[in-house]
Amino acid sequence: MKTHARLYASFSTILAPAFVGGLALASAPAAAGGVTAGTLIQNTANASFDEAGGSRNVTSNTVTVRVDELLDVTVTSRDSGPVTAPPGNAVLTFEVTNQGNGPEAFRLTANPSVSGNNFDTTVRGIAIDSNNNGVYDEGVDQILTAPQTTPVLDPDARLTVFVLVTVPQTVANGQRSDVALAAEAVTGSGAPGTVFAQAGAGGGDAIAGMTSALATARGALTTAVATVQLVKSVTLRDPFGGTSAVKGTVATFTIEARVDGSGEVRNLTVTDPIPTGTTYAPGSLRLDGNPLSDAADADAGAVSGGSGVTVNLGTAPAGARRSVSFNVVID
Ligand SMILES: [Ca+2]
Ligand SMILES: [Ca+2]
Ligand SMILES: [Ca+2]
Repeated sequence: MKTHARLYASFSTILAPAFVGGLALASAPAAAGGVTAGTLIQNTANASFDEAGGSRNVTSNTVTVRVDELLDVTVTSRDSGPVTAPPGNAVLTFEVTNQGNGPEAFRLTANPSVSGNNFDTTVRGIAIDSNNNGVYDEGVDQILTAPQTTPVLDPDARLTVFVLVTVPQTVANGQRSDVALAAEAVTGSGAPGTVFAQAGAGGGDAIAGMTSALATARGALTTAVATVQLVKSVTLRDPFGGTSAVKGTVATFTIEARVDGSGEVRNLTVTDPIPTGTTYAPGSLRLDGNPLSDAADADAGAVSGGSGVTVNLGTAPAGARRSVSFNVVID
């Protein structure tokens, strides 16, 4: 038993310096991809023993291992769901994370032609979040030039990336389109374990990790398209209390503007010429039953002999129903 105890003691004496070597290693920052690439792991064994006349100490040679660089990357969509977008420009938000253990830049590719799309967007560019606020700021956030490549990211560093797309004018309401963003390590990608000799940080090898150093994520958008329909009707009141169309009959025209779909329309303007053979009845212009002055002034409506009735409804959301009416008298 005593022999065993001494044996254990000897082991711990031998292992202790090796563990000290391990502590030196632990001071190097450990990323998701492990110990930082280029770190030198050194190990020297030590033995002590008693000899006649005193204790002695011997050390082994030192073994040095340089940590290779693992290339790993992930891409995620940062949108909470499909982005609702009218025709025109839209932005999809992604995050690229360096999951490797060395500094690495990543080449970005946005593919708008994803299988299953109702329509495809046009990619206008890829931008990085230069002011780091999580949202795209036109003129502030840098639009990458080809080949679109991120700055060098430290291990574990994340970068917000924006894919700028254009939704074509021809889309219908509620259609969906996905855009795929791929990020590939500039050093290279390949099956896990693929070696790029001496291409790693600190002069070691770079090795494709479990992500193959290539990752893709999809962002989605759905279209919000508002449509406008005008429905016009007329009622007649003749001088005899009937509904015939004779000289002196008052014709009341009503134009209903119906906004459907989703989203909104802006600067919605309804115009209607005064029909030939009639004369506008001054002061008869109404919007949703409320009078508007004939003059071109602060209210939404105006009437002139040349251009007839004009009513500017401004921005109208989907579901809006606005009614414009006016009277004319048959000449
Ligand atoms: Ca690298
Ligand atoms: Ca920004
Ligand atoms: Ca007016």
